[in-house]
Amino acid sequence: MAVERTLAICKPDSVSKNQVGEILRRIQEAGFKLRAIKMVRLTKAEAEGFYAVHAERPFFGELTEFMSSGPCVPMVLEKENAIADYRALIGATDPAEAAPGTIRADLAESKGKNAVHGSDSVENGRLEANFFFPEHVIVANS
Ligand code: FUP
Repeated sequence: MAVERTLAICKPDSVSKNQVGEILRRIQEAGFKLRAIKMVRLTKAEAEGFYAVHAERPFFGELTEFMSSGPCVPMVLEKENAIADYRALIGATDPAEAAPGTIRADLAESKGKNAVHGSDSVENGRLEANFFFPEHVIVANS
């Protein structure tokens, strides 16, 4: 299997509930290597840029309001099969439908305030990682 990178985000709900440590613990226990991390508060325009693919969806306004409502913690994770494995670790978008033991099932409160983000493809992982981190600040394989 190929080594991949994914862009994970602890969203404003999990950050405000002091769940970053618990989320990072689960991520590292699952074998992901942390390659970059920071805390940042997005402006509404930045949130709209990050989620531009959803611009026509009915929840776009609510989503970008929420994502700019407080600090979030983006991080670049690396592992074999990282895209699929991280999405399995976080569970379905709606915590009510997420498998037991997943991050969203255990920590998220709703489909909108769902604790974490994860890239859905290798290409989007690269684009989303570079949205927050220029390539030169992502730590190389070690
Ligand atoms: P995911 O890949 O699981 O983060 O889910 P999507 O890319 O489908 O959606 C991105 C974000 O939009 C979700 F994290 C939360 C928000 N969303 C809603 O608020 N309502 C919806 O019906 C679907 C998504």
